[in-house]
Amino acid sequence: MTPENVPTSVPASVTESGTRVAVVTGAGSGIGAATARALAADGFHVVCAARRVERIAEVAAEISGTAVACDVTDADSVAALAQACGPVVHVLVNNAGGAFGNDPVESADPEQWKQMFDVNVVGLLRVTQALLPALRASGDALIVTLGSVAGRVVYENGAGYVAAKHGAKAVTQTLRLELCGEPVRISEVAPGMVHTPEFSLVRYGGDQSAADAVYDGVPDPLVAEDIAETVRWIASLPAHVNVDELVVRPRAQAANHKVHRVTQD
Ligand code: 8X3
Repeated sequence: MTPENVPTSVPASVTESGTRVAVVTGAGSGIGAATARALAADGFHVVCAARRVERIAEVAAEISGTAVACDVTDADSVAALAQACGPVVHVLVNNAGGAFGNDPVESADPEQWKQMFDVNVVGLLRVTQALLPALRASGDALIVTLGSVAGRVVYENGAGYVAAKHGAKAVTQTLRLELCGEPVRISEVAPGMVHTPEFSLVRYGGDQSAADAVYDGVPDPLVAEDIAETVRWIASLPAHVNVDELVVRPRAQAANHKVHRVTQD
């Protein structure tokens, strides 16, 4: 399969064969792309959803999946995603998210906070609402929220992102209560320091040296594949096993503020 001929909706043959379908938002790069690959390797037909069509087409081509252009901040776009996924979805990974800005509360930009809330919290709501009927229809579903250690502990200059990730955690925990008794597992994976090409670059508005400094001297920060493996593992567990939440950090990060760095002479 080449990026040019990847399907943009789940082929009927996939549904008819009973192949399990997984949907990953933000699948164009980083943790999302790695998770799409990991789930495909475990036998899922993966719907790669993200705004950047070329990126998801490349990932989907590589794993014989489906590529659906989707902006989780747009209700029509999310409705089109649900339509493209078809009647049955087994796994939803709500990975789309991000941090915008790195300012103290005193001077933070409210527009950036709205953007963060929209993508990290309301986006999670939109996609979950749209796909719940198909998830229920599977008879054995899993929803994974990609949260963050920022949803656990606050830190200076991060309040907007911290608030959004606390929000994502609250939505996830509430959903677990509301769906109790239904065949839907609800999990949150909360990564610490993961070195992906884009997360810090976006946070620092494209300032590559500021983004690089986050990981300076840190021996082996996590990589996207480490987090993808935890999602794959959760999805592989029997239907009665619900991993409520999993906090994953690199060995060099004992706590948000406690990071081991090797200094160069
Ligand atoms: C990313 C982890 O420490 O930058 O979600 O908040 S952190």
